[in-house]
Amino acid sequence: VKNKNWWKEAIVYQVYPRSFKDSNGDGIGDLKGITQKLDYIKSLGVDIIWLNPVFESPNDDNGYDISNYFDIMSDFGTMADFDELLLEIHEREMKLVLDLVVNHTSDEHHWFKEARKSRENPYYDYYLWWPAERGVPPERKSYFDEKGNAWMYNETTDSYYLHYFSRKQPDLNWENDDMREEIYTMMKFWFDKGIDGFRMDSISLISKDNTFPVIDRRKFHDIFDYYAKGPSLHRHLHEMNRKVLSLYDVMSVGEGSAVKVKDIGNFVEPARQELDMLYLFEASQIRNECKADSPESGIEYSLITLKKMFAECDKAVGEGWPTIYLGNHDQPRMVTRFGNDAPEFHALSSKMLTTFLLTMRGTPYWYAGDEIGMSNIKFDHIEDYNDIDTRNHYYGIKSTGGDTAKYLELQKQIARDNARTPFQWDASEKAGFTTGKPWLKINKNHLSLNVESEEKDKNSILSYFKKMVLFRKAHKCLIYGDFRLVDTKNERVFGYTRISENEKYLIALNFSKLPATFYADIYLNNAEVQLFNYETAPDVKGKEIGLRPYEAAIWKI
Ligand code: TEU
Ligand code: CA
Repeated sequence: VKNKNWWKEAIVYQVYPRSFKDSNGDGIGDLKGITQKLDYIKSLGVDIIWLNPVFESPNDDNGYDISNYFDIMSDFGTMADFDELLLEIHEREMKLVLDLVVNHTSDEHHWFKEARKSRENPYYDYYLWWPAERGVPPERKSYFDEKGNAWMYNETTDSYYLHYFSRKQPDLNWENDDMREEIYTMMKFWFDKGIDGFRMDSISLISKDNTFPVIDRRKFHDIFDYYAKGPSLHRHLHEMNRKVLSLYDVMSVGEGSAVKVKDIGNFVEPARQELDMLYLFEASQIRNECKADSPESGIEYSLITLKKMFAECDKAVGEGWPTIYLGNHDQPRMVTRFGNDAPEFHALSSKMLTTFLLTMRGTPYWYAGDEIGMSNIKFDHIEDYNDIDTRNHYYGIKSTGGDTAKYLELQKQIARDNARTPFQWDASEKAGFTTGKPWLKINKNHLSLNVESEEKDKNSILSYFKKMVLFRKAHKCLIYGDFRLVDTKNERVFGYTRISENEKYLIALNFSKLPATFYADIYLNNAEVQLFNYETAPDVKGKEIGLRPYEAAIWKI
């Protein structure tokens, strides 16, 4: 069945359902709301819609804690609403990808409700336990828990269950054959309904060594690196591919939590028959951890390291296929993080980043709202946050007498809720998102950054995005052509060529708030500038290109 590579030429548009469009005034985005806005999504020129989890959930982690895989979260609507949405997406010749969350379930899933009753319960073995008679369980950390401990004591079974995420997200035992079969049946249920693929949450973490050895912290400085090294990980992914994915014309993209660049090929090399694509957290880590090459440039991270990382990922996929993204529901807004959201640079740097995402080799994963330039909301108070990640860490710091003010300041840059504020449809009080009280505050910049006004302005961030999408689609070279860095050592400019048999493009992007000079490896006298984000094209002298702050341009050579 699987013969097409439609997902290679596609642009994925990620919708966070809670924040996209509220159809009934309860302040929460929903499926009917998304259906109402499909013409907008279609107008962008994107091909695939990826929805964050829409399944029944008590929402401890906004849907990433599923209590029933076969039904829709009541906040979001009904199965009938889902069927309608899927139909309407297909009518518009787009595709739908859902989130598959199978590293863990909710503690309110009936499997876990049974499991925790007794050690003899058939579902006990669907989860991972440490019997209390063996003493204190070996160190395992949790991403979300305020105490940082991934073990939670359960009285009735006198044992601890493992939860890499919150206490309400117990990890599944992938060594249990029945459990795996139930997951595969569930996947088929959705594929048989006609969905076009899955984005697989935390998929790199599903395999554990169930003997729970003490982790050698000299080898795994960051304990989370150990989590992506489960002994049966690739066996499970291969089995899932053979038993489910290969039977349908669908795409799969894994979230590669803690996966290292050199290991990508092990997931996506076609010969291995595991996943089609995988995305890593490298870019966001570089942004958080690397000192700038030239701090005065306004780039707060090493652009050289970022460039190398993208080049390495491009190679590491081997015969597989890369993914390209700069933001999602777990990351702050891309313009704040990788560009500059100060008024004078907001639009320019948004457009520059758009140029980047849509001229790279690989499938771009576009996060809804970036096309209108949505930026971090930068909350001042912990009460404004909804996210369990931010709140639990805050209260953890508070309980140990840590510096909560410093923590809050940092969250303005990195907190996940920055990317989860309601979508900005228009300049009205509730931004056209809801008629009620929005579940999360709306960014005040919706007065100028919104769909309605940007659709009317041919120079808007939105208009530039649409133009770039058309440009990518019109030139296969931008999808399949070889990727090569140019002027690699340039601290301010990300430059590269895309080369196919009969086409060649040069792309130069100034990531800095200062002017920069880019050294192309070829004379550009006969090159034809194709697209740029200022009113005029950049200044070219022989092999040198002078770039204004956040200037972006594409040449055909
Ligand atoms: O994220 C997995 C993950 O590895 C987390 O570390 C993630 O980076 C987190 O946002 C840290 O702040 C996935 C989902 O994308 C995320 O939204 C979920 O909360 C998480 O799994 C649990 O399902
Ligand atoms: Ca609603």
